[in-house]
Amino acid sequence: MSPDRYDPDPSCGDRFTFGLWTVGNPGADPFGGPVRPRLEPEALLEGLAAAGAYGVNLHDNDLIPFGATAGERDRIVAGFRKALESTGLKVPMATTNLFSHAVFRDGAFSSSDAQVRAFAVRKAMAAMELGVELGAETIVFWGGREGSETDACRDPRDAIRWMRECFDFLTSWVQDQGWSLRFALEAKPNEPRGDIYLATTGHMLHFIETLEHAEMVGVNPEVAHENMPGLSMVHGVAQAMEADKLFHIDLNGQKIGRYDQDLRFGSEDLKGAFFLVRLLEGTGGYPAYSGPRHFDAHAYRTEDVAGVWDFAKGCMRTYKILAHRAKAFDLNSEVQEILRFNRRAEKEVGELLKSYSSAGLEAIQKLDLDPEILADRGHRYERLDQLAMEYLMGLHHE
Ligand code: GCO
Ligand code: MN
Ligand code: MN
Repeated sequence: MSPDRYDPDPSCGDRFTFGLWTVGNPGADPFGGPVRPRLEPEALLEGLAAAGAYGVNLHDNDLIPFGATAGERDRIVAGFRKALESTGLKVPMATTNLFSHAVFRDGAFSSSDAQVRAFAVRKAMAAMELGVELGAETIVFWGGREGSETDACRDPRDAIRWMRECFDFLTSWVQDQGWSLRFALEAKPNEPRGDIYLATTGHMLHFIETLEHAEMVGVNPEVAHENMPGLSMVHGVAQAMEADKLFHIDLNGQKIGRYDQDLRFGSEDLKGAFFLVRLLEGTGGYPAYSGPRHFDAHAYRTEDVAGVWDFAKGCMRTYKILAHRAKAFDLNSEVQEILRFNRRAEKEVGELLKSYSSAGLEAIQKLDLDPEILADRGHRYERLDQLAMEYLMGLHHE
């Protein structure tokens, strides 16, 4: 395929990132082992740079094996930094693996064993030191083991309180270091635990408001995690944006109701992906999301290494194509007309609802609001949605 304007190019402002664990995924699943060689981090960086990515994100143990000595760690980090320099890739986000080792089998920050919680906090601090060394500004927390199979094990209120204590401890520690890091908490309803605490972005947004340094903490919503239980990623992300809490994002594809598939972005629910990109790019109004567009997905198990790079390019191209289509959709005069048609009485009536006052109350009571008249017309969303679909299907190019 010859290059076109949908190919990613960081020198033109594209900021796409992938996890080391995503393009490095060797294709193992619960029913079978790896099908691809495990590429070294340096080889992954070269592949990502060639594919047009802006940066790479990592778990501590994607780079440094669990239990490595300080000397080993420093040697590995030095090699990785060299590869970053030669490829020009950035590391905007770092995260901590608080799920693979058996010590976390019953949770990390929510473990009933305070020693495990302390170990998890210590591991997270070391991962943040690594992140800072590599230039990361955002630290993602995905509590894969923070949950239960049987609620006989603990009162979930204890779990939530212990998680709060750990986050409060860590944000205070970050402030003590004088760093300006931000935390992005990632929700998931289940898998690997039967049920994971703080199951959705909405649960997370409330939890964050109970934290000591809530201003440092936002969310990292993931398409798959919102779609697994059939929720709307667009609504979750919009709520986060409205609260200035969208600190990071995990883009991928997912069929509703399945295990976490981590498919190539846009390869499922293309319409959901279109409205998500429209929201992130701000083509329908409001400023665009300013952070990197991160993909937390991996290639099909059918693929060899070449297929991994097809996968990575596909994620970025789909995003750019959708961004282009969304922009064109929002410039369409019929689209604008339908939106205007439905958005009525903003000034005269909307203003009265903005805040309560006795004068406002009186004015509201006096309004001539006849429900029969207000109900007496359709909203033209069939036409609006068909237009969205036609843009999505490639009609009306510009
Ligand atoms: C998953 C999660 C993870 C996290 C990652 C970053 O379902 O496995 O999405 O991939 O995003 O651990 O913290
Ligand atoms: Mn996931
Ligand atoms: Mn994720």
